[in-house]
Amino acid sequence: MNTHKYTLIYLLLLPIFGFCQINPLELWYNKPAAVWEETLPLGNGRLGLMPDGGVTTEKLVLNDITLWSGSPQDANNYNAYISLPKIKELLLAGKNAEAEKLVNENFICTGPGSGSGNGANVQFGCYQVLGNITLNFYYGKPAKDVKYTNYNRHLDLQTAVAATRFNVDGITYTREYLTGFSDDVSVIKLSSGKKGKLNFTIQLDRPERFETVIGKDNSLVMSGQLNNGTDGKGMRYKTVVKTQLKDGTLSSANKTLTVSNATEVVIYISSGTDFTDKNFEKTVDNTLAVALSKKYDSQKKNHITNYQKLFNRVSVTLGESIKNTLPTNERLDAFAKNPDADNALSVLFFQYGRYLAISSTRVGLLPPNLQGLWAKQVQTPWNGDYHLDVNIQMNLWPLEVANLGELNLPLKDLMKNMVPYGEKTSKAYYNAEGWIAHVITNVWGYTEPGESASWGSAKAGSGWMCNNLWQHYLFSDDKKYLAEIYPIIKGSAQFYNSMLTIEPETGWLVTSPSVSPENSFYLPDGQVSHVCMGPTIDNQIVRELFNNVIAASQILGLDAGLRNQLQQKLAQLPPPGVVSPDGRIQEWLKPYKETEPAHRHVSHLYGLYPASLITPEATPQLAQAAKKTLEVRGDDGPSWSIAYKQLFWARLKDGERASKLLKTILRPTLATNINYGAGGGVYPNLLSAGPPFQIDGNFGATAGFGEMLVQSHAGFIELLPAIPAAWAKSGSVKGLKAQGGFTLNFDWKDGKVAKYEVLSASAEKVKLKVNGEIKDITSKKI
Ligand code: FUC
Repeated sequence: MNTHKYTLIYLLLLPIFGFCQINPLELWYNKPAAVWEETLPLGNGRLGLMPDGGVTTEKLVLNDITLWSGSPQDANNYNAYISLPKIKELLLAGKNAEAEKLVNENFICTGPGSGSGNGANVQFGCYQVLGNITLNFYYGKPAKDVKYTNYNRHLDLQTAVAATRFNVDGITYTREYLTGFSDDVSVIKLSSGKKGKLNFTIQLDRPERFETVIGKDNSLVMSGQLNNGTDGKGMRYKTVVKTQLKDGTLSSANKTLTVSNATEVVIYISSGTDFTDKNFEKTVDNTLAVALSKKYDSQKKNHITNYQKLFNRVSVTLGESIKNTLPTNERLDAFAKNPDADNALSVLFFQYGRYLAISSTRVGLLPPNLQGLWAKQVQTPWNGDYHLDVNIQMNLWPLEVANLGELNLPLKDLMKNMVPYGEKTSKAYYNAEGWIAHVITNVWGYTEPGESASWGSAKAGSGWMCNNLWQHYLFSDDKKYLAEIYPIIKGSAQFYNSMLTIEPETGWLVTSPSVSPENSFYLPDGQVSHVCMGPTIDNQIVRELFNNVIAASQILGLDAGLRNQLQQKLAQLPPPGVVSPDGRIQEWLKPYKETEPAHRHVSHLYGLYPASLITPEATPQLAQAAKKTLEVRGDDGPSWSIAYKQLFWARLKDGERASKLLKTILRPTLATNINYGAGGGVYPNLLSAGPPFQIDGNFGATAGFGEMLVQSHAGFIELLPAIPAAWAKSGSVKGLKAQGGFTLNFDWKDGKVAKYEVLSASAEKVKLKVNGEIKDITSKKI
């Protein structure tokens, strides 16, 4: 009903205010969120805020990216290496099931590891919700009798401000929410259209381990300490809520603040943990005092200016018609029926991915975790941790192409901290040099294998993260940064260099034991096994990493000895892909029959994306085999898996298929039960669903969208490498990035690039593929 009303108003106003478009970069709704998956995520890279826009009760979920239970630990089995020769021998003899038994006995972590994904109270710990703010409103009658009209709730991606607006008894109430990019606090501004009509209470709590008290000057102070998994005395946190009123009064009792007869109220939330700041309690108070000393309007202006420094670097249009006339949840339903009528939703989803990246991480802090920054539980799914067998990597994949490269730096910091732990793990399990991390990590430097061979003994984690570090170098060309990451990537290469083992049938150097992430296969005798030698992903990662370390050592003029060694080993590595008798890229060294042909992980195409070992130009046969691999895997899965397939098809230059996968992610869902199979999609708030909510689908699809418009991994920049017919008619790109530090502006008509500009810090020669032709051009100095 309301939808039609808004559409009608818009259509009526359009001739009068022809310039006044409904904001194309806005998520909007005509009712309050009924479930968390409908609430709107705000974040400033540290603090998160998710308001539900409730009329009589509004609940806002609070987050702090550093809030983790658990603590640093040593879960290495220092005797593991003793069983290594036996495990390798069994694998060489084809006795994988027996090898797997030994891995399960000796080659896992000591203790509970991740706690089977429920690690809140063990040392691994988990990322946790910070708390909830509850606002209970009084409109002069019982809540059940309150009727509201003209309801609108939205999130503006251009300003990083969300708002709620509605009428009760002829009075307009508005609320604005932001997580400050200028002052490091969360802010809620409430106004009533008539003097003195705001009456509500404020409460602050969390599900456990908290104490809320009334602080000085009628503030609410919540503090507590999480479980470290040993003596219970883990991370400490403190959150302070303070209000500023126009008109009316503020009182406090029973851990509750009461606002009476106000016209305007600004609520400030300042929060911190002792993760990196031992003086965090003082910092929380000081940050709050600074915020309180400023006017809301100038604060909001500074917030927008700072946010836009990142967000405004890129704009994209796909065709002329900008439609945002349906509430986002209804728009998703309409898109599912007729996706090609709404290209602008794909643009919105891409810009939302950029928004989510800017909101969930910042330079100097942590990378986005499995839920980015937004979590409503104490025990988050899979501990809300960093999974190293695709998830953390995917979270960072859009950053370079989408012109947010500096947001890659927190990964480097996380890895720097992991290295000393990973060196112990390398010694304990492999008696090897360098460092290794397996499948999961946390903010405490966890690098040990997981607690089960089926997934926990993958070798690719640390090597795969090195790809992300390297991408930032390729796109930034920043030698200082290269020198900083060099010890990390070198240490990772040293690990593989010293543990690779000869597979006698082929003579290839391979990892052993390992797994292809989370997948299993049938042995010739029908037994099922995960554990193997040299899964394809390991072979590709080792090849790529060795190449990168060789290049880095050359550029930096370091380690000639190691460089030579790696160069020699490169010649003994398996090729980037082995084609199976049925024409696919083999996932394992042998053409085993897989137990789950449509398994969600497609790790053996790592060489196609994010690496560039397989390209249609340089390795056409492998590219063909990759297509066959993807056909057999199918197009479904949790949303991260669908997004990965979107990326693969974009690299294979199949715009229609990439677009089909993007459309599949945009399937509306409200499912929240843990899913490993088909069924990914997005919630009404456009956050991606595994299910449950997992942000990698958003970030993967954002990277995929970029990869459909621009590619630069194969020795040249290509404009429009993989767009579907529905996007071909016309469009424009401003500000996407290519390797080498180039910025790209271009537009197209009827599938042909009509105008382009390649910009860089200094004029440089570069190869550009445009309208099917590779040209040598000189970039324009910015
Ligand atoms: C990997 C995936 C799962 C899930 C989890 C967080 O284990 O296989 O689907 O995404 O990470």
